Amino acid sequence: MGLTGGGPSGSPSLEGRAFRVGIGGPVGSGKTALVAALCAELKDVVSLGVVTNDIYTTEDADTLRRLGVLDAERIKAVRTGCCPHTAIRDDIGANLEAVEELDELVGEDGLVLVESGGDNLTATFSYGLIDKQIFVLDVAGGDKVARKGGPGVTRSDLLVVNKVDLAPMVGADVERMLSDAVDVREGRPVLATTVRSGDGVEAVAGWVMAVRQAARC
Ligand SMILES: Nc1nc2c(ncn2[C@@H]2O[C@H](COP(=O)(O)OP(=O)(O)O)[C@@H](O)[C@H]2O)c(=O)[nH]1
Ligand SMILES: [Mg+2]
Repeated sequence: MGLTGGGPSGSPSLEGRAFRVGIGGPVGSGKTALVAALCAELKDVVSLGVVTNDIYTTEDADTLRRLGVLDAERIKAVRTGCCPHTAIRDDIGANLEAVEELDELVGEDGLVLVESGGDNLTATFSYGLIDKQIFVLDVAGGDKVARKGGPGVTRSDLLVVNKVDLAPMVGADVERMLSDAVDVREGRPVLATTVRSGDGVEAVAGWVMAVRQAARC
């Protein structure tokens, strides 16, 4: 598949393949939990596949298979063996192979979620791999994190601020965190979630379906 023409954000043409959404963010922010929740929310609406990235293991794919969020063959693990951002931004071959294999199963009207390995605030996906990207921060990392910026926080297509339930435990000011995020993102969307209880997941799923629909028009 060529890397030019047609897709949103300069991604490859959508013809003959599923829409792809990357999910990145620091270790433990809730990426796998969000992937599981999105699968539960969307699996009756759209044909789904998932690619996970871990450095040394297939832990996240194993977790998703154990939870039974999708049929096991719809969940593929990439073992990066290197920094997570390398495999999603600089040397995307293994991930491209995984998403292209899933296209066969998921179909061209489908949706593939690609979870990055947990990384730092500089990690973003190549638009040669995905069409839109979500960056997940969590409140437990401190309300300063949104202010600290970095390309995932400022330029991802959607910023999710997760674990709102933990704010009182860690003394984080969620309202401040959200308004800092809105400021640094110059109008790009921000959603607050507590994936653990399902709060906000419907809004994230709605965003995913809306950007997929817009890209297909
Ligand atoms: N309290 C709370 N815990 C959460 C929430 N979302 C995820 N977690 C927990 O945070 C931990 C890390 O989540 P995980 O999805 O594995 O993070 P990842 O490393 O970004 O994929 C797990 O123990 C999750 O159960 C949330 O909204 N609230
Ligand atoms: Mg994970």
